[in-house]
Amino acid sequence: MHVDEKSKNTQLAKDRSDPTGNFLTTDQGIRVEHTDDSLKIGARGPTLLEDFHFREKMTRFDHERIPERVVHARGSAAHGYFQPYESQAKYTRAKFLQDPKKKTPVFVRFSTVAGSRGSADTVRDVRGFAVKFYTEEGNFDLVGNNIPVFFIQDGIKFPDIIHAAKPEPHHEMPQAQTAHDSFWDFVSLVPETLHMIMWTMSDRAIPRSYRMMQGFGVHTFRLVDDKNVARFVKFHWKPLLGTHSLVWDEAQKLAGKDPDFHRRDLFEAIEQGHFPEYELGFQIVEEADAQKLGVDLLDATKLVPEEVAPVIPVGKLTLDRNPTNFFAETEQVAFCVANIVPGIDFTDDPLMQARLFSYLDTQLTRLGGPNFAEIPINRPIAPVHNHQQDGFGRHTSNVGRANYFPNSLGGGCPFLASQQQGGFVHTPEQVSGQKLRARPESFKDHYSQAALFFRSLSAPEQEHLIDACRFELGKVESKAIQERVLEHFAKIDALLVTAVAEGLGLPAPKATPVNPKGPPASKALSMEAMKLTTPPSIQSRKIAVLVADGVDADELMAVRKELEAQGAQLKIIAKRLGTVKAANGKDVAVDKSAMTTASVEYDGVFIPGGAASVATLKKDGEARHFVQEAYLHCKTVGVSQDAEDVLKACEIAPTAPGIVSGAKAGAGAALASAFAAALAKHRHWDRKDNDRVPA
Ligand code: HDE
Repeated sequence: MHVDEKSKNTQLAKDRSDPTGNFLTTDQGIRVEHTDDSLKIGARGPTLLEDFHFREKMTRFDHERIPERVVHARGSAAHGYFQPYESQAKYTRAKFLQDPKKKTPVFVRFSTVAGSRGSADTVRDVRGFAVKFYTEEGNFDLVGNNIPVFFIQDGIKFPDIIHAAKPEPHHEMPQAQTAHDSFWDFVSLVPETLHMIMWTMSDRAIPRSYRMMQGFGVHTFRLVDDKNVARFVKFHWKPLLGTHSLVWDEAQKLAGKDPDFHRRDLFEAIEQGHFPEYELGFQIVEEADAQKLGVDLLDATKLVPEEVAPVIPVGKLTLDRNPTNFFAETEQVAFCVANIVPGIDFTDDPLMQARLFSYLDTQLTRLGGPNFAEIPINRPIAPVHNHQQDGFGRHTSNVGRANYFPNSLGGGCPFLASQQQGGFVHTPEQVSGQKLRARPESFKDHYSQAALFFRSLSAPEQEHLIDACRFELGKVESKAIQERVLEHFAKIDALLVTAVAEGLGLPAPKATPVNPKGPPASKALSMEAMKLTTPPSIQSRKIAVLVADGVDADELMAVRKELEAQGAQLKIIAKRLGTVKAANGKDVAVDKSAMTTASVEYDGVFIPGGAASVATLKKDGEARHFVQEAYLHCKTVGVSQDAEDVLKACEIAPTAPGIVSGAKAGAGAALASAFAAALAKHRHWDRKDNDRVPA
């Protein structure tokens, strides 16, 4: 069957309802002539039960809400397509991975885990990265996260960790945070969580954008070729814009200033044609080599370092279309780890096996019965024929009387597919053993990869992680819990345990770190180290330009031209909306008033010259705060030569890292290029004095 990148959109189009040029009707298609008053006896009299339009309108409103997801309730999604670079036939027979010309439609939902549907985007949390591929062989869902490992090893503990992480049951606090006693109580008692804790306390848990974070399938899957040879695989997504984070102070402020920060960023980037792109990669391990790895591939709290098994680039995911309707698509989409196509298979990872049960099960409640695969966003493009029937909300009207297999009355249809005809054949596996509830010995080391992660980070990244632990544990009220966590940290790293203990005002237990078993450090774990291999780009980055009356508009235009040519977006910010009068007498349009925006919404700040504008800005507390806050968050700040006075008023040295001054860089395009080069570094962590600057 033919599937291209437009196939899903064409299918969805059949269910779209466009009111343009149409009459308002009831659900039964009856045209409505009045919808502002209910039907009454006299204008001040009683309302009539007969008012079918009122009753229908109110009933539908009363039933608009469905249960939110028990985890990953807050999310944002986009449509796009996946295209392999070349045939992957040597590893898998999955059809969507065979032809480099083939574009398979996808729907991707990003999410936080712990918060409610209305919680803020920038909280410290894991991010979901769930991809539904609508392939010609049926739907394949790769339901991953932005962190390559998980908190627990066996799915039976999932309700426990989620209960501990979510708001506490007696008072339903705190929202969307793990900085509370019950979460850390669980962590302190379950050391298998510690590797993932290192990741969630790192900057990975506060991404700059959904467009700038990695994705991981987490579990080990199998790829199966057409001769039924299976290999182990770990799936990776790498964002082409690089992997970048916020800083914690910024993330907290954003949660109030713009709780939709990531949702807005994704939506606006796609509307503006900055399509997010991610490269799919395979880490392949031959079954015969699995024992030599030093980690058990069935243990989802462990990763395979890229130095041990490199990530092979396989193809590219491009997100190029926003959903038409949030509820119909983003809210009703149902991902399921069990949705798999021939050529890909599961493993015995006990976390994965639990997920194979949980997703469809939870969706039966959330989506109101067993027919949710018929909701347009969930429907495969591949044809569906089987004997499943009835249930709430059934759409399909099955033809004929033979609703069982085998049958003769329906001519034996629908019939079975052999492997050659695309039938899914489970990979044969020899299994024997005793029936028991137990963990394998090979799952028992909980510290060495936590140490590998911590030691792979650059000094500023380690500092951020330590601060995050001081923050989270600092909010824990029980000293016993804090002490138990420190005992675990002592087994990870001496610097970690001493610095966190100091922050908590507790004695540090003696450090007895467990050394990593494989490489002592892995470059792929540090965002700073990765930056060295990602081509620098300022594509879609947001720059705040602070202006007042008297601004040098000619210079502003020259800088703007160059930065926009490199793909950045500039927003002109002034005290009030409307226009400011430039030094050359022209009006400059203002995009945002200082009152409605904040430095945390931008990647960098630029201050053009113009004596009167500079004189106003350096006296304006709001403008100074804007610049100082950006400095504190290690962002690039650029000033024209005659705007250096603003830096002085902000107590910022023009020679500090990431400060681009016209005095050195020149003017116009030269200044813009120097600013762009600094912005492409994302942040300047080497600013030693930034906490000296008030913000
Ligand atoms: Fe999930 N997870 N999970 N999870 N998960 C859900 O399914 C579950 C796990 C992930 O945007 C739920 O439809 C169990 C790992 C994402 O709609 C639920 C276990 C990973 C999403 C569920 C895990 C994930 C979910 C809630 C441990 C990364 C959001 C709503 C065995 C590989 C998908 C729903 C979306 C959602 C169960 C662990 C990723 C309850 C039992 C590991 C991205 O079924």
